[in-house]
Amino acid sequence: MAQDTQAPAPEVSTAQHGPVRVVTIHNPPVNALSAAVRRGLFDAIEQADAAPEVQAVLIVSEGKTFIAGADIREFGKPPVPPALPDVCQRIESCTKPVVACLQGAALGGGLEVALGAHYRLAFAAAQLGLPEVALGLMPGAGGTQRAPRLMGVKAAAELMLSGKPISAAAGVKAGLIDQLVGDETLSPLAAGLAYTQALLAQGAPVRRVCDLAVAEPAAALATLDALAEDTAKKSRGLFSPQKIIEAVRAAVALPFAEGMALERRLFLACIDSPQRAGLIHAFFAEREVAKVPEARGATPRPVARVAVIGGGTMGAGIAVAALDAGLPVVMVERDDEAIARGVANVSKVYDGLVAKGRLSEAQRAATLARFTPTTRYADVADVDLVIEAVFEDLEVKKAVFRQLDAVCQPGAVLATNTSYLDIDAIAAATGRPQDVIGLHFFSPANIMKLLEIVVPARVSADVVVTAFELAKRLKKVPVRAGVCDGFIGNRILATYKQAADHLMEDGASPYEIDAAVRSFGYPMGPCQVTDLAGGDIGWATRKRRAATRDPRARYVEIADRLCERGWFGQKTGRGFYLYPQGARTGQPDPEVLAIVDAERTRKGITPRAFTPEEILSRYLAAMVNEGAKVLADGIALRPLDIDVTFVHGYGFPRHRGGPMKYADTVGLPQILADLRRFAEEDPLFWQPAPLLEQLVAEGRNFDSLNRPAD
Ligand code: 3H9
Repeated sequence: MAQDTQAPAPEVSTAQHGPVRVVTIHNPPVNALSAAVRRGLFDAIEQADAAPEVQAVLIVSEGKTFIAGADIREFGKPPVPPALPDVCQRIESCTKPVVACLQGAALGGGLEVALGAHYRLAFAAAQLGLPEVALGLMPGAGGTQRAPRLMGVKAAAELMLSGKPISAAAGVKAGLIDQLVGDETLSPLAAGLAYTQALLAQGAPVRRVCDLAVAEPAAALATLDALAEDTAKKSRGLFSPQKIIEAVRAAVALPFAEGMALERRLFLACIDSPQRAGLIHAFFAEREVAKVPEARGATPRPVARVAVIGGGTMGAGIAVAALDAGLPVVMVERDDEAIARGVANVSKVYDGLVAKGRLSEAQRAATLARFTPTTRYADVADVDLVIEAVFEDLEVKKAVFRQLDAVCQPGAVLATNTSYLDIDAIAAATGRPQDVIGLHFFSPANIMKLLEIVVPARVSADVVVTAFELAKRLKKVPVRAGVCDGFIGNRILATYKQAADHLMEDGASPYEIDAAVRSFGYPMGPCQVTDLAGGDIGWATRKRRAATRDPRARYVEIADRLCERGWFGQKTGRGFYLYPQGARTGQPDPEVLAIVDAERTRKGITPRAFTPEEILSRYLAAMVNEGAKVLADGIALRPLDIDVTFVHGYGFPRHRGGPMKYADTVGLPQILADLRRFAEEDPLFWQPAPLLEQLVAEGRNFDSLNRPAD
């Protein structure tokens, strides 16, 4: 019979089951190790150790998660004792056997609590991980010292450097887990009690990981040297990966207590790094973006079947994303030839996966069995959601929507994948504007995480929440955007690309611009991106906009000169760079430099030198300034929506949190001062956004606008 003992804290309760003291963590939603949980755990172990009726301790958690780790919201705030390493140490030093029973996620500090215990039992579906690296951190409660002792240096370092969790079965193999739960229908309490009682019956002793030595220390150190070299190449510019390796090295080379002390110092250095602040901002922002005003009170419409109109690169990518989510997909194209191309585009993706051994033939066949190509609009009559991905032309799209309006069942969601066009105008072409929404995917649509959900004026709230629900099923990161030319992402992109064009015409070479942007943490610079995407795409947009361009605005024609020669980038073998024999990495092209020079001469510009810092200040100030205008116009709900857009759709380095977070880090007064300095040369382009001026005047930052949407 269970008997309640004194509860040390509401988040942690204890009960006596025969000789076993059960310590239960209850801190929804994910049992994060808040100060109260740490205190509760510490006190519970202390009491159990002292109580004569206790022969063993069992740590379990309520809910679907064992423990998701330290409470991330506490980082950056003054620490509250007991510190987590002390809690784990207290668990380990208990004089009676301590068992942890893991279900769901046992991550970061959660796994470290389990490593402090003497025995570990896990449900098959449990996920074990040390994902701190993704937050700019490293395990800081003994993970770097205990995991290598249990599983060996290589596997432990990989767990920490990749941040990816492993399954419970893999945990058993690696030596992290002692036993899997035999009867999956049991509760963690029942399974844990049965295991603990069996251990007591066997007379199982207290077994501390700190007493183990790392196996084969010489080989382990050599492994770490190799990992350090590899990590320096792969995680360029990231702070915490090298700290992880340093701490694991201590697990091999130093006594346990000294290793723990070093881990603490390195962990605190990570906590202080701006990368930690940027990555944790990104973590929460990615979750906040789904909290939109329409979510209050609206119910998503059921979506069991979808259709994609258009089988080009974009349409095929969207179809694959939907097929991968388990949805049946109808693809419509205008004629037999076009639909055959669409089918080939979809098949190519799955053929590639089969060739790489990532998909079996049977899985490929089962997936494609849900795919229905057609040339008849009548075949979309019974789908619940349609995504149009045809040629980017307003009249073409309106014609598609008129056809959809004629054939689709009432209540079907009609979405357009346009990246620039006026969705209000597209909606007005139908008799059901309340059902029309923008779903702006990024290429390749089955891989890129960002999905801009573009909300036109007349769409109903349940269509908006349906789109967010679909994004979840497709494993996308959805961001709500308003209607304007380019929405959030492409509107801001257009502005900072102009800043890059101005820099190029004024004296920076395309290669200097790309190098400066890469040095900030981008995988590629803007000219490399243009070459990858195809210069003709931007050229078409520039031509479309020529008629409406402000005649006073500065227009740089360098990219047009390249396109006029048919230099569209990688696909034509040259663009800003040369790609000999289909090479994917470009080489600088002296002829491009000559074209740039000729354009400067034609416009009477005397080139001047720009430092990488100056290039970056202009590039980023243009981005932030347009971001502030996008916010003031209500196109983005909050600064964090812009941050998530750029991290997931435009290669902005995640460890900097996003452009608006970056602006806060630099300080808005600095950004404004830069803009005013640049405005002396070109007042029209560099005019500071009134919102930015206002925030500076009020001594506020962008984060002060990151309130929950209402
Ligand atoms: C660490 O442990 C350091 C230690 O080594 C050393 C310390 C000294 N804290 O993701 P979801 C919130 S570092 C606070 O939507 P899911 C989350 O914001 C930590 N809050 O659910 C959301 O809140 P809201 C290492 C947290 O089912 C809600 O919980 N651990 C934390 O899709 C639901 O989250 C990690 O990095 C937290 N640790 O996924 C694990 N975790 O409802 C981070 C979540 O207000 N967490 N929240 O939006 C995860 O990976 C996922 O949340 C998890 C659940 C897989 C657990």
